[in-house]
Amino acid sequence: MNTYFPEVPERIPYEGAGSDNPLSFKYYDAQAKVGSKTMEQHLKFAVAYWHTFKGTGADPFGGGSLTRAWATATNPMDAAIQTLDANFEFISKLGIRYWCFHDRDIAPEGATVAESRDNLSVVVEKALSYQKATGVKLLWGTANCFSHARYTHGAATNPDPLVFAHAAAQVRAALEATVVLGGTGYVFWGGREGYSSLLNTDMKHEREQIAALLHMAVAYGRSIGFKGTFFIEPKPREPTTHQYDYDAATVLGFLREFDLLDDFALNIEANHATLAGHTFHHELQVASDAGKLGSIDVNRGDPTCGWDTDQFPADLSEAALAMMVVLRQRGLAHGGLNFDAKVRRGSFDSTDLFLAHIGGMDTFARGLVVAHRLLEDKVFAKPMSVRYSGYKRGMGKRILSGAATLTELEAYADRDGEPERISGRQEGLENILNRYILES
Ligand code: XUL
Ligand code: CO
Repeated sequence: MNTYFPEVPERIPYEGAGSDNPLSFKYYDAQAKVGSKTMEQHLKFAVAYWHTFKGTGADPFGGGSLTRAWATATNPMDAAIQTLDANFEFISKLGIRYWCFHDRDIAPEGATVAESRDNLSVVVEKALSYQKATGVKLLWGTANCFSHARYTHGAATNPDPLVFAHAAAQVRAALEATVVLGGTGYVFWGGREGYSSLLNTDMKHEREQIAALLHMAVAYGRSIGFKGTFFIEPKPREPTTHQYDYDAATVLGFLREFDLLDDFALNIEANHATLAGHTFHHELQVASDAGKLGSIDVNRGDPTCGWDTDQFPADLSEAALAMMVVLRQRGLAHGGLNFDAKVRRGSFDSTDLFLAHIGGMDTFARGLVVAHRLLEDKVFAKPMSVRYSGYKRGMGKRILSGAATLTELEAYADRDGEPERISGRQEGLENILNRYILES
């Protein structure tokens, strides 16, 4: 496997922070221990097939700009296999263990539902043999129910049940592919499951429709032996003006309302968090607090523009805060860290794909080490526990246990008078965070 990236060695080595070799890891040392686990065990990185192998660099102002040696064949199935070859060569050289795909990334849509299924099966067979040969695993699969014109008004939320049926057929086949390839997750990202105008949209009806599809997916997935977790990936807008899966809190409410909590968890994406007006850290914490942080799409947005730029992660502080949430909940059982990120239009050499992933992996390796130290030293846990200590005893305890009444609390406030004002020390804590980032 040395066809598409001949300029890259068989395996990207770990050379440490002193190395000048751009094609080496400076911080990601797969076998190095952080606490009781290796970096590789903590950081289940995955390559996102769609951006890395199908991305062209096109934007609203111009077509493709990326120079790629694969997918040169004119027959779409031959081109699909070339692309799969490139995926496994890339993953093996990088030393990543997982990959993620949409059905339509790996196999072309056919003229009929049956033809599409057959195309997918052929590629999945080939992918399975690659997985066996390389030890690479599938993190999660998903169905692209948003690109085709039939999904213009939504897939499961479409007013036409025949469109719903097409989406159902795709989900069924993508679930089967995920099971064959041993994926531990199956993602629903509701591209086009939203609306642009309430003048023609029955929001209540559409939310019931998507819940129906999710129940069918659970029933079918479990019936064919899928033991992993179903994930929903929140995003507030783009492509529709208002996506139903707006953010983590909205999705948790939806799962509760439609009795889907047992089988689902959340796949939190950094750039989707920022589009929703939240920080990445906030969305991870909301999901984790509910016991539902299942997987993460690691990337970042551009703070100066309001769309999903899907850049590679490079912010150490964000990575450290994210890894603190992950470590506190003792990892991502069925999930991992999927690089749902694309190189910039100007980064058109295929080597740039390696540089981008190396940077993302080093960023999270460093974030992991910093997070681990912060937790070991109880840097934030100690002041936090003091901050809420009033609720561990006396009236605070009565409030949380549900025993206290408004009347009793009025008497308490009246008797004890004005509370002492205590600084939140935010800037001081930020200084400590920076010190750990610089010194870990
Ligand atoms: C779109 C997005 C998707 C999902 C999978 O913004 O993030 O690629 O991750 O469908
Ligand atoms: Co994503």
